[in-house]
Amino acid sequence: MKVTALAAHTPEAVRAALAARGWEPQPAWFAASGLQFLLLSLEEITEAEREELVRWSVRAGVDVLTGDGWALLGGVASRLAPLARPDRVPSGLETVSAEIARFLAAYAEPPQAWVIAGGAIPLDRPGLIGILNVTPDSFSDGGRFVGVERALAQAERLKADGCTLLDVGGESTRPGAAPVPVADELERVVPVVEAIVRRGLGPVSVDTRKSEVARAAIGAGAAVVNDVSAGSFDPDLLRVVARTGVGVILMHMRGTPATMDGLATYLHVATEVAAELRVAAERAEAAGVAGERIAVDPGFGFAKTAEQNFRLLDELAAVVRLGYPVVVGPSRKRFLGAAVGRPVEDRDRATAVACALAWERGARLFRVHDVALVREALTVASATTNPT
Ligand code: HH2
Repeated sequence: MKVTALAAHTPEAVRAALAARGWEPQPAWFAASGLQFLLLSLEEITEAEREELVRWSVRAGVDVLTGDGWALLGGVASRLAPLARPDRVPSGLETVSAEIARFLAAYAEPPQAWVIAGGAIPLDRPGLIGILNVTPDSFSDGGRFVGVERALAQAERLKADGCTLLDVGGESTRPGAAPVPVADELERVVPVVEAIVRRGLGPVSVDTRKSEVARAAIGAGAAVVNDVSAGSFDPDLLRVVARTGVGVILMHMRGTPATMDGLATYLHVATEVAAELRVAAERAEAAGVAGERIAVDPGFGFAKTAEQNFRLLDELAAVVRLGYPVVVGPSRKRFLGAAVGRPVEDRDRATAVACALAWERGARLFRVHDVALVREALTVASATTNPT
């Protein structure tokens, strides 16, 4: 007799074990996905739902921990699946069932591509978003790329390093940053977007919270709007995104860059960030933005302490399971500096490690300053999770 432990964090181990025993790829993959352990947190459930859930879980062989108004369910996907089926769900659990069905669909069929204006970005390999701040005061590169010529030269470099999307920003969002008047932001951003697109270095995203800037940048050829306020700063922004058919990144934060540091109060940061991003994505869809054009971002460094950023990085699955492509932007941020004791200009290695961990947990798009270094780290990370 021989007993060997298999890796449980990925279906790959079961798939490989079945393939070695002659199973065809498709059934082996289904069986392996069904054996994957999933953990769900249910909140705001009624007492009747809670009681029914406990009865169902005991029958189904699913573990359940509950308290007043909440339940944690843990079990392999194939045991949880009947709860998501309308014909199998016990009466009284219909609302719970619909929520679980949504979660299981995101697990079973994660998005394959992110649709942006004029094309789609595939998600089977890491997508690099190169940061191009045309601001005088950004926290790591303020003042370096102001003006069309310097911005273009940096865009050429980022493109040569392998970035998929160039993110042009004209307003720093570092903690305590002063807001920039619309006219100044337009003047900084629009000529740069136009020049990049004209030189064939696109696609370009515009990092802005303002609908006027988004509209003008899209007019100049931007294919994505990256909004750190997830549509809450300027309600017109989502309507502009919907009307023009560009992609959108909805990033999590609380308050504004001026107030966010005082709002880092969470009982469980990953579930709260995921829930708040879900509300933002629903608001975007209600404004007419197609789901396939939405990407979400946990907003590292925005209204989060160093410790909360690391918890969020570890528990990124809560955001990934919303079912939208996930962007992360840890590049050179304070929480990495706090961990490694390095100044802002020496945090690219720490950034690369954070991105590799985020890839492993399901992020697919990475907004970074040093595209070449992070791309190399992600090539290694993705080689372990994309067996060929
Ligand atoms: N971080 C910054 C700005 N925009 N967008 C997304 N989607 N995700 C992020 O994490 C994110 C972002 C802040 O970083 P940076 O642009 O380097 O600095 P500044 O805001 O000072 O210009």
